[in-house]
Amino acid sequence: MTRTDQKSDFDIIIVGAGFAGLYMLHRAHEMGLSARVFEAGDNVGGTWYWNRYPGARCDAESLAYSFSFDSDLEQEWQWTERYATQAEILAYAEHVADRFDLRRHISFESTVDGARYDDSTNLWSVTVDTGEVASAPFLIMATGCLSVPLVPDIEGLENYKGKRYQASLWPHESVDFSNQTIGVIGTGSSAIQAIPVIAQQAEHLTVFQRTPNFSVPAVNASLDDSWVGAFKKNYREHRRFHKLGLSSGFGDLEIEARERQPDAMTAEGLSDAEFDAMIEARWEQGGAYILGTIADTLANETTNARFADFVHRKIRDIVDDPATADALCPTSHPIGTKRICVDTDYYATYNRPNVDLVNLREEPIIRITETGIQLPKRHVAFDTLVLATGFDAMTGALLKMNIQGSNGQKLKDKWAEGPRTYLGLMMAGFPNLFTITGPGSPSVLSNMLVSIEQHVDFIISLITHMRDKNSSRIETSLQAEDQWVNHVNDIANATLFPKGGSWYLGANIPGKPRVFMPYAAGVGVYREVCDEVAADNYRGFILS
Ligand code: N01
Repeated sequence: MTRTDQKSDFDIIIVGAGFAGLYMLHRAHEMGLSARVFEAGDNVGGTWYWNRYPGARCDAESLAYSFSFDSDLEQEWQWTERYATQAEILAYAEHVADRFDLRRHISFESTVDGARYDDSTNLWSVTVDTGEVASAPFLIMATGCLSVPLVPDIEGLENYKGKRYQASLWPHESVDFSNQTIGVIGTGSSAIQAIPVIAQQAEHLTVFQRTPNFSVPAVNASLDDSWVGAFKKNYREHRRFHKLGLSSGFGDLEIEARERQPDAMTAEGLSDAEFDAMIEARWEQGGAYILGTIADTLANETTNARFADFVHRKIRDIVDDPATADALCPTSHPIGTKRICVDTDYYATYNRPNVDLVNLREEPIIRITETGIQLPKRHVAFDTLVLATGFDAMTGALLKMNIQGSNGQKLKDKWAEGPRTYLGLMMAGFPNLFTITGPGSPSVLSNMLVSIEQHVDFIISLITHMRDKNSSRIETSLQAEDQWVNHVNDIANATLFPKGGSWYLGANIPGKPRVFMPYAAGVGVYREVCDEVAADNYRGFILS
């Protein structure tokens, strides 16, 4: 590989070797660019490398949550279940790295701690915790949206003497819970997957819940070979549908591939029986796509409340103890405004004699002790504490690094009031730096593989455009950024998302500015916007 810019070590530096970093690296090589990836872990896989907690699997269907850029890859790789396990997805990431000969361009166990842009040379200089310093004209952040674990600030945590695990930093060796008493803090997607599995092994499990979440059945199953064969015959059409036809980019694979999802019906005029029957059908099929059943669920409070009521009734049907069922019914946020969870036997797990739920709204944690958790009137002891307490989402990984753009401007100053980007791809004042699935793009509201491929392809086409124009510097203007941020806010404000109090808004991190970070108009609309921008001579991007 030859370097196009002899003043620098590489043409492109990529931070992170998850799916975004791997695909970026592959496309850079195809273009003849020299690229280096710096990755904190000792292997590829990103989120699927770190999140090894029991029960971890994807909540997007495996045939949709996979790369589409290479038809031999998609035809040859065999997924075994409707929702792939963490181990299977990690094996897929490793296969991609080997198949496209990517590993030798990745520096593992190398955490980027700073990056600085030099206006005089138009180069980024990146510092790594190994002591290495590397330079390149382009810096691509493939750092993931949920990659900085949140360790809760609970008094006494450091005094706990039992075994302690963080869901998102799970050890590589298997953890045996048999004959153990366990405490789990958190009831988000990670906990909701882990709790049923831990409960089957442990002597006793106590779940400490601050806010209940809505969860729907996964209805996971082994994939049938003949069904997969038929699906794969139409893979191109299915992929097109995921990219353009669905707002989230993933959904029910039984749906025939079409150009556009037909407009789902709104709830207006539907009787309660009709409304319930429609949602019941989706509940039985399983999966997060249930939220797409009624078109105005995320925009109309009445529809949303009817939907929430349906799930409350399901919870009360499944959970035997009425007080536990009550505590499990979410009432403080509209359904779907916090990421909906997808589970296998989550609610039924509370019928097990070895599982207890502590409702922290009624019994708040006073402190963590050496042996358990002190509540106002009782102490709950356990051998092992599992923290499934989430992440500093979307901005956490970027702000952890000391990033300095043009004229030494610091990203943490620029984003002091919340993230600001153009298209979720670039920040004004930070030339030649791109964020893959950054804030302001559909990112966490979408099938990440769909969004990653679209962003990487867009970045590659921008770099090609620069080459054609003989340009070495690209940036966005404050005006383009302001307009995009206003548009992202307008779209969010037309939905119920801002009422969710979720990590989408930064609400899980004390002191983090409350800004709705993802772009909520859907992957199809977003792709059309990006295509229009490209067709309009890359409107909003300035080449020099
Ligand atoms: O994290 P979360 P997660 N005291 O932030 C609680 C993706 N994901 O890792 O809501 C007590 O959702 C907190 O309580 P509250 C997916 O996008 C995908 O579970 O703040 N409790 C909450 O219950 C998901 O949305 C998959 O009141 C405390 C929990 O910890 C995202 O990752 C699987 C606390 C954190 O829930 C994050 O999910 C897993 C405290 N001090 C994750 N601090 C799949 O693809 C926090 N909590 C299936």
